[in-house]
Amino acid sequence: MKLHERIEELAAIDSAHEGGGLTREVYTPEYARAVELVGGWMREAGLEVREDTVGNLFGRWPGSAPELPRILTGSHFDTTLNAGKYDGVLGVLGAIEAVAILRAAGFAPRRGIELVGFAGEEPRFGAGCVGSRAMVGALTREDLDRMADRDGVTIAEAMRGVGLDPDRIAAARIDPAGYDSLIELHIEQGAVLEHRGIPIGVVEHIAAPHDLRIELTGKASHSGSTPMELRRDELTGASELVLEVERLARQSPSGVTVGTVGVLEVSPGAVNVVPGQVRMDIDIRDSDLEAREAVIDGVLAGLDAIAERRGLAVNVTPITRDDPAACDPRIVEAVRNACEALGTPYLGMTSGAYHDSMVLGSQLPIGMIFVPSRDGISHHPDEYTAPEELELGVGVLAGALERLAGRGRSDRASGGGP
Ligand code: HGY
Ligand code: MN
Ligand code: MN
Repeated sequence: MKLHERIEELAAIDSAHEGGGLTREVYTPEYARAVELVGGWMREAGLEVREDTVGNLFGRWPGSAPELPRILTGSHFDTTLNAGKYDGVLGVLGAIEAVAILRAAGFAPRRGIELVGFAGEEPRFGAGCVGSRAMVGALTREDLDRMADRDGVTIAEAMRGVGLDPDRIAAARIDPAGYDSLIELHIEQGAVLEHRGIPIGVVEHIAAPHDLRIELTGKASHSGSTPMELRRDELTGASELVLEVERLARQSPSGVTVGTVGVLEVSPGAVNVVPGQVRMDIDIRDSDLEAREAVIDGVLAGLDAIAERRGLAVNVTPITRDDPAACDPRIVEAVRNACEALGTPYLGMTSGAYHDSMVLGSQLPIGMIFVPSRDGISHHPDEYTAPEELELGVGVLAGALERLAGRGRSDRASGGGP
């Protein structure tokens, strides 16, 4: 199995962002090198490789019934900042491995199987899933000029930087009738499987984010000569809101809503100046839409009360607002059957992280397979899954693909197949 050495080889393609972990953001020279490398591995596996107009990478294994909708399987291989080496990568390299396993067993698919490396799953530009949103028509040409990263680089500018033409985004849209389903292998990024001692997660729901950018503007002033009662200090106002996000998430009706303030920028950022402006990005997630929106409403009401009391000006900009996704019973059943055929225990679960499957789930039946993350760590250099757990996940994916694609005619003629 070439999976482990390839994970290491891909992990070496890193933009060495300060902080010590692995960073390979979409539409960077490093990411372009990764596309070349993964495309070569897809070709080695005998797949027909192409890249669409927004940088999604595809590798097709034609089926014996080309008129039937294909099975899509894959994930992403861009990373967030200071990340680990398994998030997304397992779903792409594991799918290549699963194809090799099936071919070696003499299996030939009836439905075609199409591998995909989705571009931009991580939120470099605020919202994630850039490539999959383009595939379902949920990203406009205007969005590519509007959405920008922490340095102000827009998606369109970043795309041009790696030779892609943002004006051709519409060509990336898929015809959902051409696909039977999407199945994605991924690390859990949480500690439930490890805690329960169960090696495979069968995902039933995917929680979705509602993210906001909040700018609080008051009055920067001298930290020494401005009496406390005359201040309009943004950071103290923002700090109250950060704690309000935590309180509301903890008290959410669903009991599983999560709330995070992952970005907090203070300006001008001098020790002797009372902050004049704060920018904070808030991420609220749940698979229960009503509970999530109740928390969002509470956060916005809290923001108004704090701004009123402290005399602060407020600007709220939506970043993303996605719908939670339910996995399709037929795909879930194929994964469960693959687990039972391998004799491995499995656990039905909800994904707290979002994935491209969440986006494609608006148009296709989806399913996901999880393998454990040690100590639940992800989006961090210490992200780790043991080799045997990775291999078991690939085996379950191969079994699910075999069930979903069905056996091709040539396979019956040869009498081959596992
Ligand atoms: O943020 C997420 O859930 C995903 O890992 N990008
Ligand atoms: Mn991630
Ligand atoms: Mn991921």
